[in-house]
Amino acid sequence: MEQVTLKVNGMSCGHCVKAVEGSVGELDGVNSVKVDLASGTVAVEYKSEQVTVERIKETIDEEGYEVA
Ligand SMILES: [Cu+2]
Repeated sequence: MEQVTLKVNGMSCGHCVKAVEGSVGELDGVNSVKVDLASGTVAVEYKSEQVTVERIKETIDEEGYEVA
């Protein structure tokens, strides 16, 4: 299991948290995803054999948030 913390711009409320945690959480290979609004970060635990950081970033981008 790998761990990455991404800085994400544009998340401001509980809806954003649900959108990001929901979409990233649905990816195969993602074990857990936790948004921290105060710091504007998304912490993800994932299996690198199943999903890449690039794919996780794309998914956040598709939800309309910018990965810094
Ligand atoms: Cu929001």
